[in-house]
Amino acid sequence: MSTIYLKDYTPYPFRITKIDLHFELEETRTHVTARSHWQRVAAGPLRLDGQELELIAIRLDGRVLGADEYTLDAEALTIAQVPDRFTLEIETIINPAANTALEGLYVSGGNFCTQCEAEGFRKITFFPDRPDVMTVYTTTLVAEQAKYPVLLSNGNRVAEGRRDDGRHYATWHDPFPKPCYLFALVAGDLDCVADSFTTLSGREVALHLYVRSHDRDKTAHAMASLKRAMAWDEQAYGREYDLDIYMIVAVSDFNMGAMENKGLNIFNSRYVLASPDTATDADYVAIEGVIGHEYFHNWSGNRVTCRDWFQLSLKEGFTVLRDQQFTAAMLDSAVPRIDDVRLLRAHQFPEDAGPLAHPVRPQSYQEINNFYTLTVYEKGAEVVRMLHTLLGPELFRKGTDLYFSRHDGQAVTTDDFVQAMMDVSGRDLTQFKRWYDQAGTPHVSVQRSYDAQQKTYTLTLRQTCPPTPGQEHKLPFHIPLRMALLDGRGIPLPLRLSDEAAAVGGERVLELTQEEQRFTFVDVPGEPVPSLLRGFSAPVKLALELSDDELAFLMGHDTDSFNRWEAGQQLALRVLLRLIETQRAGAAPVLDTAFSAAFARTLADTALDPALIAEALTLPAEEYVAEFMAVVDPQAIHQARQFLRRALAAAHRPALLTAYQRLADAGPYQIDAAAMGRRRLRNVCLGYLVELGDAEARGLAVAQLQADGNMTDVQAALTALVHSGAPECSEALGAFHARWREEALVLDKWFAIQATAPLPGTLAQVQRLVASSDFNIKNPNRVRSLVGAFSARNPVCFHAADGAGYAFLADYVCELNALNPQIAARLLAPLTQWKRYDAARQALMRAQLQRIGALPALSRDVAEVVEKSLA
Ligand code: B3K
Ligand code: ZN
Repeated sequence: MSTIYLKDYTPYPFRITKIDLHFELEETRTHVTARSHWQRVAAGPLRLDGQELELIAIRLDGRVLGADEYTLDAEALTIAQVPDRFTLEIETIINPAANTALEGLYVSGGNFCTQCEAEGFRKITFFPDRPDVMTVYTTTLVAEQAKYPVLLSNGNRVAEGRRDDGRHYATWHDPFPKPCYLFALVAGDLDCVADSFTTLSGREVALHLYVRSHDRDKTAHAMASLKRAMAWDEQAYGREYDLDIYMIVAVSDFNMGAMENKGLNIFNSRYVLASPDTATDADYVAIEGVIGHEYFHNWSGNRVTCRDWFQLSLKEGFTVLRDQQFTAAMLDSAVPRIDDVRLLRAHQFPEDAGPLAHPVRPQSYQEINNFYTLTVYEKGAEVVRMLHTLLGPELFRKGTDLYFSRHDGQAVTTDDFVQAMMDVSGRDLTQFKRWYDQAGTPHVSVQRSYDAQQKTYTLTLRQTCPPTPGQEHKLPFHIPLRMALLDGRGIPLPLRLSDEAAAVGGERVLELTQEEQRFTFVDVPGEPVPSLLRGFSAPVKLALELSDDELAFLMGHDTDSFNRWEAGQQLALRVLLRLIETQRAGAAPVLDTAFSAAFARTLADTALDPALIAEALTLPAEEYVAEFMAVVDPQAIHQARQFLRRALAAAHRPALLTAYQRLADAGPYQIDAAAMGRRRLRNVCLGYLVELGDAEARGLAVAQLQADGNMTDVQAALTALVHSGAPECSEALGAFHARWREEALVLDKWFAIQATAPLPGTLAQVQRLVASSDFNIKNPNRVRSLVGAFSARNPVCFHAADGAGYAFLADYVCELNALNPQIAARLLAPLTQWKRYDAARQALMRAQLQRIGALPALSRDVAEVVEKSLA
């Protein structure tokens, strides 16, 4: 298996001034003609990437090349001798209908569409498929008019017409030079929902959303989200849209969430379509986030792109931060930040501690598709967020302005991004850049001491970072630690360090740059309670020994909403870990009274935002608890969490019931932050109540289900019944299926609810479901909702001691290895974590990895994951 290294980067020896692409679209035989204009900029042969292409002809300056004038293998076409300037015309034939990998040109639901990032363009034509080769595209699509009335590509439509053989054509021109990964085309029978947006400078932009006609009534939220994203990017980052038209197409077979192709985004339909009866509040928020994310890429990714794929986080980390800021601004709440951190800690931290750990800017890869990871995306966003924290909002904005203007139209590196931040701030961020190059989650431990006589308070911070593959020893990181010291009433004290003349506010950012560093605050009247790492100001594990009482105090008083939530989570975590110990010792578990009292106070706090109460009442995820066990015991974690949920429900039944009833929607259904927060809290209460299993509690869920209101409430009620194994669940599932069997996205929920039920019969049920006619292994959403949900979101069942869960996952990885390697490699992730489990599970997991590794035609995607996880 060949490995690509960052250190081997060399610029491409040619420049392409423009390319004309011509597609004669046929499902099984699409004829592609690519005519391009070339200039040499350095010595070397002309090497073009190409895979699974049937080569028809190559013409150089109009002359057909003979077979002895080029070499062709499974990966590339090489022409040894070319002049310094020339035109090249290449004709190829491809088979979109047979393309189950969904990379390149493929057919979804009878329509043609493309996915080129990272390296799909080489499955369309021979071309230097790398992001630093940018050119201007003119694309003509020709297809049967009756079947494919809509013909789209990047940029503006410059010509269209009919031919007399029942086919028609459209030509699109994109004036912005772009890398081929941003190329896109769509041909199909789609409805267009049109709107427009007037930019800050007064230009009118047409907004077109293309969906199946059946889905026309589910586009309003996506369109409104797009307009909000366009306005927000103007105001927050000074970024205006640049073409006259912005198009989004929804397709149902898609490997990821969406794709930011220039002027023609292609979306997984689950991030476009929403109506109150089919989509949950979480779906609404995710749609707005993804629409924003792809839109923001127009600047962070498209106008300024990546030099090579090692720089992926340049566009992804930054754009994730941008979408996080957008969501936080739209909802105006701390909840999105809490959700970001939950995701990071439950999934990115384990990735960063496992065999596939890699830096935000990796040094090498075998298959780039394996590097669209939580580390590159979410940790990458944390890294840019830390720059924001260190520089402050004004300088950060100056930095992004400089970055965009300096590099507009270029393909650059993460170093260029940080350089812009250095140039506007005059700060040396050399050490900070280690965040891009060193993998692993740093640990920061804190010692505190108060000197009552001197009135000084000292924090001693120590950082370490565990070894990761290929990186035994780490150098200290530059860690911004946002903090405050709270007095007995919870009010932040003025903060003055011993070497400072005056106090600097009640909150400040300490910069930890050494392995160990001491910060002494003076004039501290009494021993404070520290509130550290506010807003989760760095992606680290913080070890600070607070007493249960201090945690309870912060839970009720911290002025930082995030830390207030965090204190509750730490307390809950402690309680859960103690319960696990109790179980181990064979003793009967008991409900921790202090925690129970804190739970009651939070539930009764009517001054607090219901959304934050809901977050506070939600116990840490089983995956996060696992982070604190030397050997992960999924059964013990589940039992402890389940015990705690039931005990809390039993202890606070009346209060939960009162809250549930009080929060019932009085007025019409709304999708604003306040209404979503109320639904969230109400459904958290319902979840606790149904856990008790009594007829009255189950009756609430059944009634909520039968009221058949919005999908948030329906899904919550169905989940509560199914996950608690209530006797009503099979009837409820049947009714849901009957009602929604024609709505793929809703049916995905039906599958996922069953696949995530933490019950003994779940695997057998999942096996029945994969055998049913509703299952389709070629549809990634369906695979994720069943196989993915079971193996990544149901730890207690997936890790069943007999290894049946592992074998089940491996069966599907093997099957998907041939059909869709990207999805296969992604599904595999839970097995790669084998080292965290006991010896028996380790052996079972390894056996499945070995079985997959022994497949005869192993894809590069799967091979890399298996090889690295067994290393
Ligand atoms: N840039 C795409 C991801 C492409 C993944 C290719 N395997 C979506 C996004 O991050 O916006
Ligand atoms: Zn992205």
